[in-house]
Amino acid sequence: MGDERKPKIEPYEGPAGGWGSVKSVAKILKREQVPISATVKQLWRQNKPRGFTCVSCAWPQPEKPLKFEFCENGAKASAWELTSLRTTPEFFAQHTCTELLEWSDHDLEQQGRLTHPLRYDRTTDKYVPVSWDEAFDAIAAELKQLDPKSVVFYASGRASLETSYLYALFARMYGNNNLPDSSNMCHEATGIALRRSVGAAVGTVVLDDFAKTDCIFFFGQNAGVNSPRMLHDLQNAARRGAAIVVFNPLRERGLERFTNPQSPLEMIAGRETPLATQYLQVKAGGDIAAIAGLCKTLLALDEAAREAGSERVLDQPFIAEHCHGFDDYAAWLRTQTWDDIEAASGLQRTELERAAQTYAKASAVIGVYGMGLTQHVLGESNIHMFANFMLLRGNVGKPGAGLCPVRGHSNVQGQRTVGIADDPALVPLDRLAAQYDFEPPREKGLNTVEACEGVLDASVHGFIGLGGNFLRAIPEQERVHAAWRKLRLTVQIATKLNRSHLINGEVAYLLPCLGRIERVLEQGNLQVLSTEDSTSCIHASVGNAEPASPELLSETRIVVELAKRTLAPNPKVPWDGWVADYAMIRDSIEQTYPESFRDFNKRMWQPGGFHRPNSARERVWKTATGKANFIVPPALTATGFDDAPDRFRLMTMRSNDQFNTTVYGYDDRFRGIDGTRDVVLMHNDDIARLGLHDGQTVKLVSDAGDGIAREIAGLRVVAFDIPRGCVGGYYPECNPLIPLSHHAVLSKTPAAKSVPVRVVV
Ligand SMILES: Nc1nc2c(c(=O)[nH]1)N[C@H]1C(S)=C(S)[C@@H](COP(=O)(O)OP(=O)(O)OC[C@H]3O[C@@H](n4cnc5c(=O)[nH]c(N)nc54)[C@H](O)[C@@H]3O)O[C@H]1N2
Ligand SMILES: Nc1nc2c(c(=O)[nH]1)N[C@H]1C(S)=C(S)[C@@H](COP(=O)(O)OP(=O)(O)OC[C@H]3O[C@@H](n4cnc5c(=O)[nH]c(N)nc54)[C@H](O)[C@@H]3O)O[C@H]1N2
Ligand SMILES: [Mo]
Repeated sequence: MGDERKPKIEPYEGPAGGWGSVKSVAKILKREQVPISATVKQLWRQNKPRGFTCVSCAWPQPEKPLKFEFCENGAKASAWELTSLRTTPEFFAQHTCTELLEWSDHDLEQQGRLTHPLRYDRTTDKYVPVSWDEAFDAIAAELKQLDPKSVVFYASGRASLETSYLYALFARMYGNNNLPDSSNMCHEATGIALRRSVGAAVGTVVLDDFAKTDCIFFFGQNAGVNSPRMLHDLQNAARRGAAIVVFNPLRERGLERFTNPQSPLEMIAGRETPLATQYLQVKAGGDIAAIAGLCKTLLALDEAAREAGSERVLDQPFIAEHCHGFDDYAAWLRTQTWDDIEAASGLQRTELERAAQTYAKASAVIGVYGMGLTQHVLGESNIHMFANFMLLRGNVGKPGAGLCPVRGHSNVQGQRTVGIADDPALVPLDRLAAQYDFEPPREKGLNTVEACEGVLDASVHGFIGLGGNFLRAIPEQERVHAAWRKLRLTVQIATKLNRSHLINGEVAYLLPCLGRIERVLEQGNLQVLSTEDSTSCIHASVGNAEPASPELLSETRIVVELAKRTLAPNPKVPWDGWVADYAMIRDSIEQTYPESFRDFNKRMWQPGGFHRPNSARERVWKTATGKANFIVPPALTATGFDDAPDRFRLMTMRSNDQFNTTVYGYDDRFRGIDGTRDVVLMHNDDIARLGLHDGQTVKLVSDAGDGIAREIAGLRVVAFDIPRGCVGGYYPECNPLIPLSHHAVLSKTPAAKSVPVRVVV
């Protein structure tokens, strides 16, 4: 794998953004053969009122957008969808699925947009074109034969609120809550942990808080790569003098300094804004200990202030009025020794004390986090600890402050809002029952890990994927892939060919759909879509690009056709009316969720969108105690396994040249790794200790101690600035090393940021 050039590995000296960003976008436009004029026309409309919502990340759209409200990676994602390359039936006539499985993730998607509905033919091992009618009827016939409890309805986080609402309704009317989604691998830990800590499943900040904050703490989120438009907000905050403190095992360039590629002045002058005011390279899995060190310091500072009779450091009135469990938490902190904290975090006491002092001085702090906290066995405890830290000074529910989990896919949060959930407690089933006159299933459905377990134990027989690349995104790939071929039915709704389409059940269909940038016409009328971003803000999205192929149907149409042909008719369920006019779907969403979607059809046009209410933001705590809870963690280390000689913690990483399993190219510019993804980043001392050398080829081997062999060969050792005992490798290439059982305890989020491995020659 890799491109034809020789891999080049050397430190990158530039800032995030800047000319490197412009060059990188130009390269991809050329390769995707998208005329510059067409792209510019679309990018002009990106993240604007009456424009479309970017298909890349979930960072909010400002009320007053920049001239071009997009970033390097948003531009790449758009070009990837607007590409003029096509994966046609002729392509499939030339290649068997077995042959295509040998291709890289990049090469598969690089073939371009899918153009025709396809049926998998087992005898020839090839996809053949079918008519839409034939495909819908055949899938419906299969679904009617299967036990509804044995079918899984997966969703990646991109489909609109309208499609997602109908998809979830389809699954429930069919008879299950088997609605796993990409967030099960992502921020599921957030939903569970924040509900216990502050009684809200999502973040509490809105964009405006970034303009008011005077300090931002970052844990395990890589804004420069994964939510680059956030760099504008960070740049503004930094210029106002806000402190930015980062906890990350790697020195991510996007958090260190930034040149705004949209500012001609900055570009020509080569002017950079330094971002992080302090950078702490915590060990992977060491955040509980790091935060314990911060909180212990705050307790000590508060004690000293009390003794000196000066202003207290902890927000005592807030804790007294709003919080539960403080005394137990403080008692626990007192029993934690600095030796243990330093060992488990990999950080010095003095560094942690300095960070805590910065926090103590700030009157409004935002706490940003991402996969570096969620994807661990104690992922929920990481988040509880971060919430504990924020509560100590009342940094939840006041202007310029709050918790900010940065979501992944552009509508992943919205999908949950409109019913994509395996946990029926999160869905207003009684309202659905009354609205549509049916008895919704009440038992919990399968999440992502449970769906894989069901495939392995043969209790799952059917799978429908609304977007995504399930088989490449999950852990334990070898075993799940082998069992997958025994499924009776697999259906994939997608824009581009990926690995999940090449491993098929007995009856398998690949259904190509329109993307969000494209015009959606139903019965000749232009349709509008909507999404919800990371700050619970909902807005309209209007695509107007020419569809990649005249054969493509909208995701909404595909879901409606499948539902209509599978389910018994129900006069309360107007599938045809809905698909003819998406405004009707929004009315139905409003009826099911009146608190969140009041005046949906009108308010979605507000510049910047409208906010769903968030109780924690109002300091109303919908927890079991009725207060915000301090929660004591069960351990100082989040990995869930013991350290052992030569056992490393593998963090699986995203490069600057990918969107999840979509690999745009092989240039991880900020980390200075160009031309290959087959690398393992290691500390020099570890390389020397194992008797290896930089550039040597090694294997990573699972060290989970469960007797299952898992390995990845052909990786090049790269000496890197990474904590000792930790190694870095790319996602999804390293996924076969992750045991299915290695997941966050409560949410089952796969623990992809600390996987036990050995490095062997
Ligand atoms: N361009 C682009 N944008 C994307 C995506 C993409 O792939 N490409 N993916 C989208 C999706 S679905 C998601 S969920 C988000 C993901 O965005 P992020 O949440 O930023 O996810 P990652 O890049 O996987 O990891 C984030 C950071 O965690 C650090 N880290 C690893 N282990 C630890 C740890 O134990 N502690 C701490 N403190 N840090 C740690 C890593 O070094 C990395 O910098 O981005 C979304 N946006
Ligand atoms: N080791 C490791 N594993 C991880 C992670 C990690 O950090 N490390 N991260 C996890 C996370 S956070 C996530 S969110 C998951 C991602 O898991 P998924 O969401 O399942 O995967 P994606 O790579 O985002 O899906 C890409 C595919 O989506 C399809 N697609 C793109 N746009 C559209 C569209 O508009 N409509 C439809 N129908 N299809 C479309 C294309 O065919 C493309 O190939 O992976 C998880 N897996
Ligand atoms: Mo994600």
